[in-house]
Amino acid sequence: MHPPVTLDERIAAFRRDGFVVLPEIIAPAQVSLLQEALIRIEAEHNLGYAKTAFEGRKTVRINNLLVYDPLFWDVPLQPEILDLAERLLDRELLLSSLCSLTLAPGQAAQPLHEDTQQLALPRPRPPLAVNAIWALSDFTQDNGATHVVPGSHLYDSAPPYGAQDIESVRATMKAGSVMLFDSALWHKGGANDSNSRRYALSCYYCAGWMRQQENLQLGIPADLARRFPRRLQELCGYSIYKGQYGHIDNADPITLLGREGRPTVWQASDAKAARNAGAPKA
Ligand SMILES: O=C(O)CCC(=O)C(=O)O
Repeated sequence: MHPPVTLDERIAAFRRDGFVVLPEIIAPAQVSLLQEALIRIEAEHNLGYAKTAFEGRKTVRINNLLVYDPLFWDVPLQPEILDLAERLLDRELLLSSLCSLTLAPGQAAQPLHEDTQQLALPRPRPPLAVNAIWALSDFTQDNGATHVVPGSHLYDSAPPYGAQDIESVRATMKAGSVMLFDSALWHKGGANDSNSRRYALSCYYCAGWMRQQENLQLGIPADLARRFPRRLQELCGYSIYKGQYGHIDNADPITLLGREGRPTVWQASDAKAARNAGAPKA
């Protein structure tokens, strides 16, 4: 079978398997720049390994990546990935978090989990969140390619956290490939038994009505957010979901960044009624 290529094929694969790989869609030059930026930021800010077993005691996770370098602004906006995420959630989705996942040699496999396991909601359910794992180096069996359990997003329970005896497949892929998966998919980062680091980004989108994993409105200084492209500002939460959720005293929060806001659902329905009242009778 050929790999899913069209948007519809990718959506179908995602809905069936809970994940889909977009092979080598990021240009090698962008991959190198992103990897170099991670190395530079880690050194400049003297960042070390994460402090918990889940995050990885031999893993460097740089959270809130948008504040470090405009290079990262293009990541959540990558058109093929954003299109797919918009089709799976909807056009008013949010960026939930953007962080790096740099697995150093010796990193053990992560505990098996799913990303919305904390939420007491029935399963199976429509996708609440979609994680896009960007491979910034080749993902191999040896260096920690993510384990996924195909179809498990449709199971009626979350995985037994950390279970070791559950069969999985490895998302091996070339640098520049991106794997999108449903947050409900059972998965875990692999062990890095190689001699080199596995570089990756996690660009995690969620439904527009859901609380974001990172608080991007408080975590990104407003003066910096003001410089983002409008779509990125909306993704970070400077937007109102369905014209209702997230307004500030009836205004779109994007007005705080000096942009024109969209109307609330209440303003829009009055405007529609006024248009209809003024329209000539048929
Ligand atoms: O590093 C990986 O391959 C997966 C990471 C992951 O699933 C997580 O941190 O939730």
